[in-house]
Amino acid sequence: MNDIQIAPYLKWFHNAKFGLFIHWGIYSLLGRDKAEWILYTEKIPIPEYNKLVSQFNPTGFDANEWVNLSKIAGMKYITFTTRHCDGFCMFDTKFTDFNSMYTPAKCDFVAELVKACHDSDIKICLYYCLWDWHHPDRIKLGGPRMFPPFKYVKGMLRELCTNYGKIDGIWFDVGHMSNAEAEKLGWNASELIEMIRTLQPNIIINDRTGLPGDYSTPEQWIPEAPVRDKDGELKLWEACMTINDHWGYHKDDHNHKPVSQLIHHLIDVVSKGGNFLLNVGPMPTGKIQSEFVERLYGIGAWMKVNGESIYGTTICPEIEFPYGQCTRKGNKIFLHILVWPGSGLKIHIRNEVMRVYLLRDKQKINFKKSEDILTLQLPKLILDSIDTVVVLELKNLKKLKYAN
Ligand code: JFZ
Repeated sequence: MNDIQIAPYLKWFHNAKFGLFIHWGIYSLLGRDKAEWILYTEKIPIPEYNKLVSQFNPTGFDANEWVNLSKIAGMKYITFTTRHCDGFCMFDTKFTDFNSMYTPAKCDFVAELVKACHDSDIKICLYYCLWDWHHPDRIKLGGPRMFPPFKYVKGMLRELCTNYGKIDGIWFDVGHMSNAEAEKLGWNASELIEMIRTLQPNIIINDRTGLPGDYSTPEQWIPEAPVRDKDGELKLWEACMTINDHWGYHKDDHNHKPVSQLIHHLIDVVSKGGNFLLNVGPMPTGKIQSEFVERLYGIGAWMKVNGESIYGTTICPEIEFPYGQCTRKGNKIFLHILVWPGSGLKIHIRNEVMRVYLLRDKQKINFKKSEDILTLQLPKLILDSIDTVVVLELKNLKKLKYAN
């Protein structure tokens, strides 16, 4: 069987499937090309960039509003940028004054968001960038690869894993380095991870410290097939993606993916055993722009009807299904029909099929089974232009093997 073997602390993540990535910082005030990378890409002088701190006063920020929006979208967790590569900390830290308590808002945004998540049963993962383009003692390894002192990073991660109650994940960014570089930096990723797991025993950690981590993180792309290790064992993974072309807020980036495309990405990712982390970059007011809100509502409407075919499912490679993708949960196989096959749909499957029905309204679908060929009698006209989900309820999962 193609069921992934995962440790108990990872089960919530594997079942959740869908999360909200939030990239927000003082760079949102500039709202232009490269967004969160702007300090580096525009080589802004540090004293110039520091002026943004006194301008950052997001009076429209409401953590509960963000959390409610994630729930409306059908998301189960939020990953928030506590500190991006510009080094600005969206939380109260004793390691630098370059933090949100020194803005007119005088707000620990991490504390606000963590509390809102705890109050709403939404898991919270904290993004932490291991590069730093601002720290006075940063070591420059070439290009954007600048690292602050290891003890600075370790101290902040201790704060993030100590001061806010339960934290469900740490999403490291850009920590990859050679052993020689690590030695030169006095860098020890294993030491960081050991401290984090001691402070937060059930936390999940991604693969961007340079060590394997609990899951891999394809960024802006979806693997062709389920992710497996060298022994062929299925591995956890999470594809992160933007709605337009920017992680941080860009007021003139109108290249927004339509709802249908975002839902197809979600189905594609989940059918291959992954999670989908969809990003928003809030405006400097703290509000999320309407184009993003509309899309999250649209995905949520689809998830309200079809969520059973996503949450808690696993892959189903035994079924060859050229009209879309398959997911499976227990003895139910969910056929996501993205290309309408016309009235008759044939599927190779050995197992005894008990029932076939439309997920959205449980409408019975007539079928015939002769040996390994299941023929479904579908309506001639497509039922759902985005994705019609048909459920095959099997008698059992024995021999769930593709006939040929
Ligand atoms: C990283 C960030 O740089 C980006 O801003 C965003 O947070 C994304 C989710 O993660 O993406 C990268 C990481 C490394 C490189 C480029 C983009 N790199 O090494 O050139």
